[in-house]
Amino acid sequence: MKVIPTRTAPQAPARLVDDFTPSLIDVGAHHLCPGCGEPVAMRCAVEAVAELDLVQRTVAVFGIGCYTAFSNNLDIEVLQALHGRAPSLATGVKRAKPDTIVFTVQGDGDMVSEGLQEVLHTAARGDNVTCLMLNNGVFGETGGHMTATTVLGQRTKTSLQGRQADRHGRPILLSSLVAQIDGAAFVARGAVNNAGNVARTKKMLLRAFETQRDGAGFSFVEILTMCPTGWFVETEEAPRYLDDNLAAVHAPGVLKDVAAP
Ligand SMILES: Cc1ncc(C[n+]2csc(CCOP(=O)(O)OP(=O)(O)O)c2C)c(N)n1
Ligand code: SF4
Ligand SMILES: [Mg+2]
Repeated sequence: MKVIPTRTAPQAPARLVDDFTPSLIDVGAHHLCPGCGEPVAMRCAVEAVAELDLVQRTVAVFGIGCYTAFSNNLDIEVLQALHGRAPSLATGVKRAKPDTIVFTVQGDGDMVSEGLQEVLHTAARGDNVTCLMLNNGVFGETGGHMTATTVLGQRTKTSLQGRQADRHGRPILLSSLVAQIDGAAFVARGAVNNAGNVARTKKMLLRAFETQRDGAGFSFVEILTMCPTGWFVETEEAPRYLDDNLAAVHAPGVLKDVAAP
């Protein structure tokens, strides 16, 4: 078997065999790290919007994190919120223009550490918007610090010996919390660390946008994403690290679907 060395530059440069960039990502290049899960999650989200034929009605509201780079790449309307405040901005857009499909894109740092009340109140009001949380268990953009979703034992820049319950508190399992709120109609947690999980996450996103389109209430999808840079692990180790650490605590699955056929 021919083994391709990956520690030195290839002799022949990479060649684009086919362009799989979805139509709504109009600038394919981005500066996120190799092996980052956030571009995969973004791709699933915009593909779901396109497949449901909602493009012309859709507005995305971005929080602040590495994913914010995609606000420049998408061929849909995008608003930028202050840290943690995207659900309120989404609520405002929806109430001003009820025919609009509105979704937020936030990280665990933005949504759970910096703006937790926002998503809880939006769910409690039953606002007919969709909130997405890209959960990598760290403040990725600012260097891999602990967030409110970091799992016990996880090594971060601010918990070098691993997160300890007595010193740092315990992780907040946000999907489980949101699912308990009556106004939440659809709640799911997906992951993008292997092909099966990507396919399941895409189905969750389709269901969330259908829930909003049909006026059934608040929808929420948490997506576990790889952050090899912030986790200080090799890029190829990140998918397994996600399974062994994040997904072992933040278990993927559909938690609630009140409008299920
Ligand atoms: C009010 C405010 N505080 C702090 C920051 C710095 N900051 C920018 S991105 C970020 C981390 C975001 O983490 P997360 O939402 O988890 O996204 P990730 O980078 O992990 O994708 C922080 C703290 C900021 N921009 N504004
Ligand atoms: S720091 Fe983490 S979340 Fe940010 S681009 Fe790199 S891998 Fe992705
Ligand atoms: Mg994060």
